Amino acid sequence: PKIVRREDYTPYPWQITDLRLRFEIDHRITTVTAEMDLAWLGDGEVGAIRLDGQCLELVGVELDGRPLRAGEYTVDADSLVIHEPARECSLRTQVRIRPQENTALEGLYASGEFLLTQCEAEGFRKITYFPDRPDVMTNYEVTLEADRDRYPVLLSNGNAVESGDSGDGRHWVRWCDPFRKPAYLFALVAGRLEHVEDRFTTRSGREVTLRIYVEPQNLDKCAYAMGALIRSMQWDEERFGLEYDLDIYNIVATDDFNMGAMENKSLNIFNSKYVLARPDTATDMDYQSIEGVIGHEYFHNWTGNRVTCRDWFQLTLKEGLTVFRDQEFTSDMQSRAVKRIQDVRDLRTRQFPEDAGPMSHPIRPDRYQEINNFYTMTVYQKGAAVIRMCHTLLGEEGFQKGMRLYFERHDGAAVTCDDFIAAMADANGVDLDRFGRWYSQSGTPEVRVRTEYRADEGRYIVELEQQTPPTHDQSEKQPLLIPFGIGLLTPEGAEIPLRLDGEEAAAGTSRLLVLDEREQRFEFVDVPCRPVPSLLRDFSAPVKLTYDYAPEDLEVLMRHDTDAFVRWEAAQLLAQRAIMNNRQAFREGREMQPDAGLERAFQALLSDRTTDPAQLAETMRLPGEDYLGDLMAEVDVDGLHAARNFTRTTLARSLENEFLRVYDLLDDGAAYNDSGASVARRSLKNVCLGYLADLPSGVERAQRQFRASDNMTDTVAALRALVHRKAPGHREALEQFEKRWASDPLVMDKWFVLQVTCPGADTVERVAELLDHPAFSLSNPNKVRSVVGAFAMLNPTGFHADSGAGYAQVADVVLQLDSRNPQVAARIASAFNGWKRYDESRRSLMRAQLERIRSASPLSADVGEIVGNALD
Ligand code: BAL
Ligand code: ZN
Repeated sequence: PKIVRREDYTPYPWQITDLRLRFEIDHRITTVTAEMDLAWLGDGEVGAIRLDGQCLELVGVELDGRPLRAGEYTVDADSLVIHEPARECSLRTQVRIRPQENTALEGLYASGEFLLTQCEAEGFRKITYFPDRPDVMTNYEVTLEADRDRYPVLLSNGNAVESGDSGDGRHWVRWCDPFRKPAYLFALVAGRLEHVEDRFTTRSGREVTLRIYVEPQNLDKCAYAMGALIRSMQWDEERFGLEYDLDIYNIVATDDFNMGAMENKSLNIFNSKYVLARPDTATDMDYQSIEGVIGHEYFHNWTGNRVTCRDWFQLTLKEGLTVFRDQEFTSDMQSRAVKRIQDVRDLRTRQFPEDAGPMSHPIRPDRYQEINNFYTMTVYQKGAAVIRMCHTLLGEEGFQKGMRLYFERHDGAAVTCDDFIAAMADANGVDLDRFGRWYSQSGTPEVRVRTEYRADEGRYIVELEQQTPPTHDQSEKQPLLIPFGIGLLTPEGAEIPLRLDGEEAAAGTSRLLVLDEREQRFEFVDVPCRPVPSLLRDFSAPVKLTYDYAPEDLEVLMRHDTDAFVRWEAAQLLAQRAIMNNRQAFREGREMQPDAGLERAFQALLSDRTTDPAQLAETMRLPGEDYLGDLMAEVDVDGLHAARNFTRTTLARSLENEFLRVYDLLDDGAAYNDSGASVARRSLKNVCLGYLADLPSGVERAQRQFRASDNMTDTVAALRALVHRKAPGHREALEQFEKRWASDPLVMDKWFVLQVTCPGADTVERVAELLDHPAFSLSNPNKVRSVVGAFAMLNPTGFHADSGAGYAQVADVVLQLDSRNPQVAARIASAFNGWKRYDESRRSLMRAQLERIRSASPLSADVGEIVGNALD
């Protein structure tokens, strides 16, 4: 297989000053004419023009107005090469493409009755011949011509500058984008769409028209997304000083999309999952995701579009930074504490395993076979964690100074991660060289903490030691620069003022230690009593922490710490220990035991009247089987499931009255309301329901909640409780839900997920049935993710059933999907990435499926890379 390497980067030797595109649009065959003006940039003799192109039917090529003959150009499956151009020239190509046959959803494709594009990373080459790389930026003028009835709406980037009638029932619209851009930000949309409209006036007085285009039946589900867009625009001005730069901002929602959304200049295209919401169709979590993704794509306008990536190895330059920005946006709009906890959980359960598996790569990878496989948790979420560390080290003001310098230096350019770090360092007069290692080193560092209290000296010694285990891609690891947040509490839970040895006086009760060697020692003085250490406050670095906390210390932290992450983590550790002890008992054939400390902790949580209910809800969610499995050398699928269930049920039994009291208090019969306080109350109520559903009192409440609910959050929580416990009435409830929502694809996705995540080996049979359900389609990525992705990634006892049936089912789908949509097939195939971490029997079953996939012919580069690495 062809491997692309970061070190091989060379600049493109041509400047493309202008690009004029003309689309004669039709579902079956669309004709694309591209005219570009080129100028040779190299010093020496003028070389050939090499353009990328795939799946294109070439109709003609003209150079400086003259049709080229065979021999004057070469065309193959990936490129068009013009052999002897002049130093300055004008090239015109014409191709035919077939959107309706495009099942990979890359390039120009059909979604229902309309046409749309997805170009990132390398989809533009499926539209026309062009240097499809992010460092080639040019001016776009785009003319769209189509049947007026079938395609009344014709959209592209920038401003609509002209339009007209072209006869025969056809019309045309010309779009001009005043900003130079790389091809991956190009977009077009054509079809019968309707829109909602609003306006935003920027700080400097620019009037921006905001539109969300959807299929007509979805017009009543756009209001929240529109509000989120306006909040994003406002927030970026206030927090980052960044304003929108055009008079129009369009969003289009489609049900058929490989990703979450796409930040095309002024024409964002969204998976409808991240736009459409009404209280009866979308959960509170959906609303939060919509706000986050709308923000994310909007924030890309500066971090991604105005300043873009030199090459795809630099993807985290825009993605890590933009995820950091959307995390901050959500934190400022909602609860910072809850958002932080959710992000940490996400990173630890999804990115840490990726970094310890066959796809391990630094946030700036060094090589790839298929770039689509590198839109990863590592590039995005760990990338954001690295930006967050930079922010933590420099502070808000220093970070914003760095951002200003970054834009001052690089606006309008395609740059590298090194350029970003240099701007941060230069703006603050600091050296970030060692910090830069986070960009080149993969793997999750482990930080071991040892402490010693010397009562006679009032001295508390904290020793930090870091080590990054070797990863699949890199055997040698260097020490990293790790910001390490810390506080000290008295056994009563009071914060101790902190003074490090050598400092004149105590300053504050929270400190940032900087660990940049393998091992470092920090000594706190004037410590009046043996303290309880509050470690890695705010999860200040993406590391695994090892510290032997006494159980009573965890209870103190959980109740009293001022740091939300540490409070949550303390409760998680208490639960983790209880579950792990019972797992051991289960394996050894001993009886599992309730954990008194955990019960005390939950009692305290259930009687807490001061903490935000949403934060309490997060704290009471038990660590997942996937996260716990990742802590083990060999994942014990059945032991973890049994022990976690036991822990949940025993907590429910011994604290039934407390859970019921909180549930009944929160289930106050009030009509749905979207305030933050109501969202928080619903989340705590439904966490309580999750515990109670193990008991008859809870089943009764779940049934009642399902009947009475006026919003999707409560409906799904109740239905999940019933279905996952196979409680009386669960089948009827599923049927009722299906009947009501059969025509709403996003709601049906929830119905699918609920069923395929039902624990147990027999769920694979349900998966097989659902693959035949009329609402399922292998052509729709959301459906594939909801049925097969959710089963493989979120149902350990189903996917890892000892028969191997789960593996076979998932592999079957990968093979069926590979020829249609390799990008999505590769995502599903990555469910096998952890195969080496299971017992012998499961290992050999998974390996057999991986080998079966690998031996398929043809096999896409996407899936080939994933299974190749896994088997390596
Ligand atoms: N650029 C791909 C989708 C996103 O990260 O916004
Ligand atoms: Zn992004």
